[in-house]
Amino acid sequence: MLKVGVIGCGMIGRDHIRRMTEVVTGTQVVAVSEAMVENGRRVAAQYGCKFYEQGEELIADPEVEAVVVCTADDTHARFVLRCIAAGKPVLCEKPLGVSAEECRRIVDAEMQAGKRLVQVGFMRRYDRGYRALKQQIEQGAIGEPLMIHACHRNLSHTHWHTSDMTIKNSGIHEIDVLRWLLGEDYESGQVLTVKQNRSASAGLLDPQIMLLKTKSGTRIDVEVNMSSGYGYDIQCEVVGEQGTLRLPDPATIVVRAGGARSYEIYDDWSKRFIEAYDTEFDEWARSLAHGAPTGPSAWDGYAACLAADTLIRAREAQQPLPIELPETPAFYR
Ligand code: ISE
Repeated sequence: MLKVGVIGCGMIGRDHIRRMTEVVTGTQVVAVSEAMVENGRRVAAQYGCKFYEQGEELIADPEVEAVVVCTADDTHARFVLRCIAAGKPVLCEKPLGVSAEECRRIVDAEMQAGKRLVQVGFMRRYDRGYRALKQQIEQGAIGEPLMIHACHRNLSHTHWHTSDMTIKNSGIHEIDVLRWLLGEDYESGQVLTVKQNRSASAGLLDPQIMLLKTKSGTRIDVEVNMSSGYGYDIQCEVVGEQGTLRLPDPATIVVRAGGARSYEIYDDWSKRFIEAYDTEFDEWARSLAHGAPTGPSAWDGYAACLAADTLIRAREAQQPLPIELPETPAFYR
């Protein structure tokens, strides 16, 4: 049984604590930490585990064998670096850091430690639909992929959401999963701002369209839309030389009633990707039992953040910019 400490008891943190307690068989949450002390104590009491005010104290607890980081984005790097220094495996929610430089520091620290410890919470890679798409691409079902049309729609956004978060906090899922799907790095990126949604907050660019080009020339367009007004909707179509592949909607019942045929569209990611999250944690625990994490690495977190940083600069420059990712070090190959 893997004894886990969770830093951050917000929505996603609580969901992972529940998951590791009730769904995944190989994990036990032994400690939690949360800056909002009352909330944290309540969660600790609910799950009968220890509570620490400081994430650093949780990492230092000898009973904690592995750590899950679910705090605000700008604190991720601090906790991940501390886990590496303590030699403890850590699953950090995305993004790995708030800049490519921060992520690079994590990569360097991990390589220096000489052991893979870090996994990034890019849960899309565990989604049944995306896995089936990857399998079909690798089997050559549609020939060489030429283009990908994707969209990432949130029902609505928080009042603190920013134009950069659209790319670095939401669009980063597509940046990662499409790089993984195609098995290649990006060459360049651009962002288009289109006719704006009047229900988005003042000053927020919404929607935005991310354009990416891979090293082999595959073209990708992703609509990232934070105010769809109807649900959380993720779509992806891969166009190849001999056919197309489409990401399936989540399996759900079709209702025929009232003269219509319909099925539910979820309102947030925790429902849309519930099975992917379960698989992610299950496989993480299993991989640690065999010595090291096998999921998205610190390098993947760095690659995604570097592409996101470049896209944000490209949006400001209103032109495509090169995405200059160094060659993958042997340590991560
Ligand atoms: C949110 O912060 C997430 O982490 C979700 O995974 C993402 O799909 C959503 O767009 C974000 O707002």
